[in-house]
Amino acid sequence: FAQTKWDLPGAYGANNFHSKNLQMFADDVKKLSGGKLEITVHPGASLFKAPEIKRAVQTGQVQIGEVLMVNVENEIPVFGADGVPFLATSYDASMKLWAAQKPVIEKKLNEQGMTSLYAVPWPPQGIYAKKDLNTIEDLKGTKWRAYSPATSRIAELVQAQPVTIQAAELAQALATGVVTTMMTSGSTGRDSKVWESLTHFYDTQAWLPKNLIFVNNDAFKKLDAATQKAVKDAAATAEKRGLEMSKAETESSKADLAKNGMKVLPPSPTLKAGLEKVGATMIDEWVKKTGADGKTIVDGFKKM
Ligand code: PCA
Repeated sequence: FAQTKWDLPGAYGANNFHSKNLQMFADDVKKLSGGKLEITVHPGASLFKAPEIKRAVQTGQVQIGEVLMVNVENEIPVFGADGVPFLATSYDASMKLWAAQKPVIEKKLNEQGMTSLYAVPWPPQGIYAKKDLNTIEDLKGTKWRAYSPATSRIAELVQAQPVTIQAAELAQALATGVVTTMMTSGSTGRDSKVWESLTHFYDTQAWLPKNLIFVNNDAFKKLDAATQKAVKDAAATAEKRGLEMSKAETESSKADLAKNGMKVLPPSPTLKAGLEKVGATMIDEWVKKTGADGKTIVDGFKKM
C-alpha cells in the first residue's frame, strides 16, 4: 500500500514533555493507520525556528506543526488569549479558556487553509530572577527574556529591558548573561538548567500558554478516511495525555529547581498585587486589540 510521510517541526527540546508527547502522537498515528501515515517529529527547532513553523505549515513546506499559540499573537491577536496574565491561572481554567478560544482560532486557521488537532498547556508561568523580588519595582532595569509579544509588554510595564529569545536559544542566553529575569514555566527553567545562572523562582501561576498542533488542509485531505480518523483519534488521546504530562511536569520541575539549589517561593503579597495590576492593564489592552472576537472568548470563558 502507499505510505505517506509527514514532517512535524517543533520548537522545544527532544526531552521536553511536549516533544515526548509529539513522538507518542506520531507513534499512535502510525499504529492506528496500520503504517499508512508516518510522521517524523523534528524537535528543538531543528527543521524550522519557532516563529517560522506556522508559515511552513501554511505554505505546505511541511504538513503538520507545533506552535506556541501566543507566538502568533502579532499576526492574529486572538491567538494571544492564553498569554494574558491572570486571565486563566489553573489547569481547569486553562482548559475552559481553550474551549472558549477554539472555535475562534479554528475559524482563523481555516481561513488560512489549516485545522487544529490538539492543544496542551505549559505549566503555570512564574518569575525567575537573580535576587529577591519584593515588588515589581525590583524588576526595573533587569534584562528580561521575552518569548512572545505579551511577555515583552510585561517588561515594558515593569520597566525592564525586553529581549526576545526562543526556548531553543535560552540556555545559551542565560550562560552569557544576556538574561537576568524572565517569566516562564518550571519546565523551561529545568530544560535550560536555569540554576547555572539564576537563583530565584517565584511561583506566580500567572498564565498557562498552550502549544497547538495543527495540519495543512490540503495534506490532510489527501489521506483516506480511515487515516484521517487515525490522526483525529491520536490527537484526542494526545490532548488528554499532554494535560496529565503537563500537570506532572509542574511538580517535578519545581522539585528539580529546588534540588539544584534554587529558591522556589510564592510571590509576596506586594509582588503579586503589582503583577495583578500589570495583568489588569494587559487584559484591557487585549480586549481592545481583539474587538468582537476577543470579547467572544472572554465572555465565553467567564460563563464556563
Ligand atoms: N516555555 C516556553 C513557553 C512557555 C513556557 O513555559 C518558553 O519559555 O519559551
